[in-house]
Amino acid sequence: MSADDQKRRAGEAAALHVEPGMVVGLGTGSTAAWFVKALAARDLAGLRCVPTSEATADLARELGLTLSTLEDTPRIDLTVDGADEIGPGLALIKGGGAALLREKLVWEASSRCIVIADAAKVVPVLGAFPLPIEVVAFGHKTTGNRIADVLIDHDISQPARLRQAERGVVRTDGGNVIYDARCLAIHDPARLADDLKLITGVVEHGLFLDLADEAIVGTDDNGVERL
Ligand code: ABF
Repeated sequence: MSADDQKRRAGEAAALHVEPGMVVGLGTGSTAAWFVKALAARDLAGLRCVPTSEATADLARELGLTLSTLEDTPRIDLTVDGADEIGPGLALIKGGGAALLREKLVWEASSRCIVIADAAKVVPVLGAFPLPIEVVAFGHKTTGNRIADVLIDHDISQPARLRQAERGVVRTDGGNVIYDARCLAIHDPARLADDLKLITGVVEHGLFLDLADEAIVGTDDNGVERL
C-alpha cells in the first residue's frame, strides 16, 4: 500500500468521527486533504469548518463545506490534521506545510484532536524531520542566530536554515518566515519548546506536545492503526 493510500485510509477513518452540527478544524497537507474530501463526501448537516490554511480553505470551499473562523466559532469540537512526525506519547513535529501557527491555534481551541498519517510518520524519537520554527520577518537573521544559540544548548550543532522555495523565501499565510532546525534527535522536546518560545521574534514552533488525543495511521495491509 503506497504512502498516499495510507494517508487516504487514515483520512477516511477520521472523517467517520465527525457528527452533524459539529465545528470541525481542518488541517493542512496531503493527508488532511484526504480527510477534507472524505468529510465533504459525507454531506453532514450543520457543519462549520475552520481551515488552518488558505490552501485548505480553498479545497473545503470548492467541495461545498461551510467555512467559519476562530473569531466566529472559537470553540471547535474536533480537529483532524496531518503531521511530519509522530513520536512517543503522540508528541508531534508539524509545520512542513508552513501552516504551523494557524494549525496550533486551531488545535488549542479544539476539544479533541486527531492526527492522521501514513505509517512512515511514526518514529521512536522526534527530530529526523527538520523542526519548523515560525519567525517574524523583521530582523529574522538576528533571530535565526539566537535560535542557533539555543539549539547549541540542546547539543544540536546544525544551525537552523531559512526555508526557501523556487520563488524565494517561503512566507506563511501570516507573512512570517520559517526556519528549519536540523535537530536529528530531540531528547527533551518540552525543554526545547520552552526555550524556543523565549526567543524574541520566534512566533511559534512545530513541536505539538500534549495536543493530540489520538492518531490514526494507515497501515500496509490496507487498514488503519490507532495510537
Ligand atoms: C500539516 O501536515 C503540516 O503541519 C505537516 O507538515 C503536514 C504533513 O504533510 P502531509 O500530510 O502532506 O504529509 O499539518
